[in-house]
This record gives sequence, C-alpha cells and structure tokens, in this order.
Amino acid sequence: MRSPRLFHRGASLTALSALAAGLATAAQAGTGQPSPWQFGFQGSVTEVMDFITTFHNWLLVLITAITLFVLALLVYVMVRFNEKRNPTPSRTTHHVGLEVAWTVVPILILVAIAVPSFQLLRKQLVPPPADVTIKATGHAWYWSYEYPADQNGGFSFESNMLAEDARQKAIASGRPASEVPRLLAVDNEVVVPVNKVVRVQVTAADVLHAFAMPSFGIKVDAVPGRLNETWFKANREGLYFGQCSELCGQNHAFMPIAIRVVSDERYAAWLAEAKTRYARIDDAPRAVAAR
Ligand SMILES: [Cu+2]
Repeated sequence: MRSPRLFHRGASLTALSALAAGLATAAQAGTGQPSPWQFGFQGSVTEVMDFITTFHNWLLVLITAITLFVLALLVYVMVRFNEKRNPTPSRTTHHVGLEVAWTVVPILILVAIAVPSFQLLRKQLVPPPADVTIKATGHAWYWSYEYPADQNGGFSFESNMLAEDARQKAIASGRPASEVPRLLAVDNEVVVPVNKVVRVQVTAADVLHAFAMPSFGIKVDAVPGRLNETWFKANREGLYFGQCSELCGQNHAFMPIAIRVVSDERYAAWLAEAKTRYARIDDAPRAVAAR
C-alpha cells in the first residue's frame, strides 16, 4: 500500500480529475439555450446557477478521484495478491488502523459534499425580498403567465411554442435564428428586468408540469391546486429558454418557456405596452356577497 509507485499514481489522479473538470467547463454551452455537442451545463446568469456549476465541478473532481483510487486498489490487489505471487494468504481478519481509516475518510468526503449542498439549498430556498412577482401556470400544453396588479402589472397572457412556419417567417423577416430556436421559441415571451429578484409562483391547471430554466438554475414542479415558489436574479440581459420538465402528456416536448431579461427602461416600456395588449386581470380581493 505504501509503495512509492501508488503514491505517484495518486498525483496523476489529481491531474486527471482537474482535467475532467476543466473539460466540463470548457465544453459548457452558450447561455440561454442548448448548443450542438454541448457537454456541460448551459451558461449561468444567476448566482444560484454559478453555485450549481461550481458544486457540479467539485463533485466531478471528487467522484473521478474516488473511482480512479478504487480502480488502482483493485489493480494493485490483482497484481500483488494473486495466487501465483502470494501463495500463502494472510489470515488477518481485523486491522484497527485500516477500519478507522475507511470509516473516517468516507465521513470526511460526505461532509465535503454536504456542506456546499446545504449552502446551495439555503440559497435556493431562502430568497431575498422580491422586486417582481410573476405567476406561471402549466397547461396541457402551454404556459400562461400573470403579472399581478399590485406589482404594477394586472394582466395575463398565454405563451405557445412557435410552429415551424411561424418560425421560418420570423427568420425571413430578419429575426436572428438564435432568437427563434426550434422547439424553444414562443409567441409571447416573459419579460423581466435585469439584476432584480424575480419571484416565480408556479402552479398547473390540469396535470403535473414543471417550470425549468437551465441558465437560471431553477426547476420547480407545477402541481394543480398548489402554489410552488422559486426565484431568480438574472445578471445579464438576453433571451433565455427553458422547458416543461415533468412528463405531462402528448405535447410535453412542445411547451417551452422563454424569458427575456431587459434593462429597467425597456421593462417599464414593455409593461406599459403589455397592459394594453394582454387580458386584464383584477386580483383585488372580491367582495363577498352578503347572505
Ligand atoms: Cu410537460
């Protein structure tokens, strides 16, 4: 076990796992949508997704090191302790030092995983105070969104995937193809301000759906009769795409989510326009009829 050769292997383990993590980061796709030959996550635009990416890379290093260590031990045992090289086997049944080591080392590894894991959970589940609230409702098979009246909104709209002919028409009329990706582009995008905490309330009208945005690092179930909540704070303007992530029926693959992150001024302009364009909702408490 203490042979210098194995120790040498240990050094190359670290190098290999660093390379693996490097590869995963290098092959990371563009932000906002998947890209051909994508290997890692989509690029991040929120603190939560930054954390998820770092945590993922850390786990990759750890798991690569563990796998190579176990492989090295197996090879060593096969070579050193095969019947030919080791005709009289040891009768040892206990080795206190070894047993303490293989109990304590895995505990330390689990702690090294648990600490960032709980930090991440806390970041996800304890949101800062919200600047903007939107409500997303999953339907078979599209999303609808509400901007509540008490948040300077008071309208709701449906968001359907762009059919192929509509998509081609958009490209022909000069929209860049990256703005209308196949199976991801929608007719009515959600618009939110950049660098603002957006609270997303998520529910469903019929069956289970899930609201997922890879670049924001959010994914939350949309359950009929229940209001789930998540949040994000996008730090870069742009157009970001997500998809329903709970198998919900025939057109599950065709109910994308598109969120456009814009400056405060453009957001204000969009709000003003959206109020005239979309259906009004009045979410003031309704008077209860007296009996
Ligand atoms: Cu679905």
